[in-house]
Amino acid sequence: MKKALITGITGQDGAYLAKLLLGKEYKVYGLVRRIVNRDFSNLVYLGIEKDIEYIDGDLTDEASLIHVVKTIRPDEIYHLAAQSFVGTSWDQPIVTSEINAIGTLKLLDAIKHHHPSAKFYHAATSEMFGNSNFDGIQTEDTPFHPRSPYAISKLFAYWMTVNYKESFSMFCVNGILFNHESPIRGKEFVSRKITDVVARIKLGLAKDIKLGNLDSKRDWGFAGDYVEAMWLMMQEKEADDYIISTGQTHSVKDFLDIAFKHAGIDDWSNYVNIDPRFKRPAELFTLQGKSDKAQKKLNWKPKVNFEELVKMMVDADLKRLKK
Ligand code: NAP
Ligand code: G4F
Repeated sequence: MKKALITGITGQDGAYLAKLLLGKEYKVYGLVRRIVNRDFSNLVYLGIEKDIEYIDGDLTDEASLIHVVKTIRPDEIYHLAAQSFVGTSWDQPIVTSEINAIGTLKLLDAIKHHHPSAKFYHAATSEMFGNSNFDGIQTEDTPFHPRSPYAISKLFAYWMTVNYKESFSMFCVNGILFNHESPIRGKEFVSRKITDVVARIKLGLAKDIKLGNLDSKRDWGFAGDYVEAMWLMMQEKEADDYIISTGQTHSVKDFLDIAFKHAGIDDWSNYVNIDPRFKRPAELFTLQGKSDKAQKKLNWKPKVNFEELVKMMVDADLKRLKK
């Protein structure tokens, strides 16, 4: 039986990936940090919270990472843990860097010294591109120009992942994933913030929603599809980096339009207020990724389209709130 270690098991992707790996008969270990109220609700939502072996550790604590790697000796390590919210990264740039950049380096170094044959996946991001794009679409060759402390921390971790592969012949891959969402997406992200409030408005539990830049465009896909790509990358003979995206881009306004209409509310503009607090010091205007390399080499493609994704999320929030 193959052993997989997932950092970030309690997050959106950690939960979907754990479900996928359990279905493939892996023994799944999840790294969990010590916080007052541990939240396993994503794993509960997917019905797998009892099928995982949890192990204590924190990305900022090197000794705990060494202990985890030495004790489990996993075949595959999916490193998903991060301070993942771009907005917070301007308010907490140091903790963001300590977790995302230095934390990744600590984990890579623990693997190098204690279990170098493990395959390593790093959760890189389209945020690393910033606003640079050729012909309006980002590829693996598009230059990076990170525009937030989050993106900069991820770019450091991206290059460390490449460097450990090139320097120590370790199997290290970067998945450069564009935005992906689901019914268990954190409520601070714009997609889930919208679907949660749409459901509340529909049920008479809220009156309006405060948002920032409605003209931002993102390449939004479904998390369940994207974790499959992570696994496929780790099954390759040679470690390589891949963009994972749908190739389509939509604005926050498009998201609002579908979400409100799906709940039977025609004009979203009656419910949306612009609040400067939700605008970013430096914005990424449009993200749109070309995942041709992954489609060709990994035989991966997204199954859920944008409209289906938005409707799935609204339906899930309506169901949850009705309960
Ligand atoms: P998420 O829901 O925010 O989950 C983040 C996870 O990291 C949580 O399990 C959290 O644990 C854990 N974590 C945070 N700090 C930690 C620390 N110091 N030590 C150990 N664990 C820690 O994120 P996600 O959406 O699943 O994304 C997964 C990864 O992909 C992240 O690295 C993110 O930056 C990256 N990414 C995401 C997207 C996207 O659109 N979702 C796109 C590109 C890249 P707690 O429960 O203890 O907080
Ligand atoms: O949903 P968001 O917060 O996601 P963002 O910043 O694109 O980051 C997500 O995707 C990245 C991949 O590209 C990941 F690396 C990262 O970890 C995270 O998962 O914001 C999307 C867009 C932004 O342009 C933002 O300015 O929506 C805009 N927006 C407008 N009003 C808002 C709001 N975003 C949030 N969170 N809240 C608002 O009220």
